[in-house]
Amino acid sequence: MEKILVTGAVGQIGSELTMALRERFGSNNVVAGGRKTKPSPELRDSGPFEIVDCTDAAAVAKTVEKHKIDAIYHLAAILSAVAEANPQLAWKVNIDGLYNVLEVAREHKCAVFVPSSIGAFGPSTPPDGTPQDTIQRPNTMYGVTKVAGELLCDYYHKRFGVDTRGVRYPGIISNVTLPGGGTTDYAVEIFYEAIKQGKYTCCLKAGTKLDMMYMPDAIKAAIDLMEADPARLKHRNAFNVTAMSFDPEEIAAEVKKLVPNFTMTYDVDPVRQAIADSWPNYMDDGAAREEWGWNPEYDLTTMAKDMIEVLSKKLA
Ligand code: AKB
Repeated sequence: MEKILVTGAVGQIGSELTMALRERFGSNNVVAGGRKTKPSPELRDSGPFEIVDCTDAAAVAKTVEKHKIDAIYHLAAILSAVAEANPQLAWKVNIDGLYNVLEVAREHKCAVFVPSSIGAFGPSTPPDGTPQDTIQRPNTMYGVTKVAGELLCDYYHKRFGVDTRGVRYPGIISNVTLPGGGTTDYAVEIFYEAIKQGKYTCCLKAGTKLDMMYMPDAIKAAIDLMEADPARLKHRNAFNVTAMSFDPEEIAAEVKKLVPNFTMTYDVDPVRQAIADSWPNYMDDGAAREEWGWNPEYDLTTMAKDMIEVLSKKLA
């Protein structure tokens, strides 16, 4: 049975992906790797947990050797808004950390899943129906690290034969672990605040359209791509994947259908707004659909309904 390491396992995507992989491959075959944040009891008690800081190459190598790892899902990363506040840290984690993981993967013949992001695009990218292969000149440190990461993964596949694969995630909406410092976090916070307060102050302007996806689809994307027939993959890394595109007004209207007293006001954060303005309105994910059968399940309506149902119980 394949042995898997998830880095960033305590984060928004990592915490749910680790549990999904444990379900699929057996709890003892999936090692959750976290830096220092305390794992949830569920994550800690359902399988192996290791402290792994991806900026420490020796620690990554030690964990891979100890557990005889075959595949790494490398989710440890700094998100866009935090990256703008601390670009040096973003470079260290997103680039040095990725390099360490790729080097260990090369030496130990591991497959590697690396998420890129809509942040890999910039203001000169065509914003509507953004093609798979297009102009990428991001003007944020997050974007710089994401484009460099995409290229590094392509290089390690071509030059060393490492089985690297990855997607460009949009904003991910989820109800288990909160996102930590992204531009799209508002689309998660709105649900928590709608249930807790019946109101929300949005940090992005009305009209700011962005690609989004519900967590079950984000997990499906990672696992389906890693299991895809390599002979069908013309691309390997950085597949555009999306499930829905909306602006703050549209998601607020959907929330209001489920929480009738809900109201939203705006207090625009210029840093997050500038980042969002440089990202696509919606991507074309045709290559992912054609090369490995990408087909998301949730749209805005079904995602919002599920979020409100789950969070109403969780926050009761
Ligand atoms: C962020 O907002 O930084 C992330 C992303 C879209 O990559 N959620």
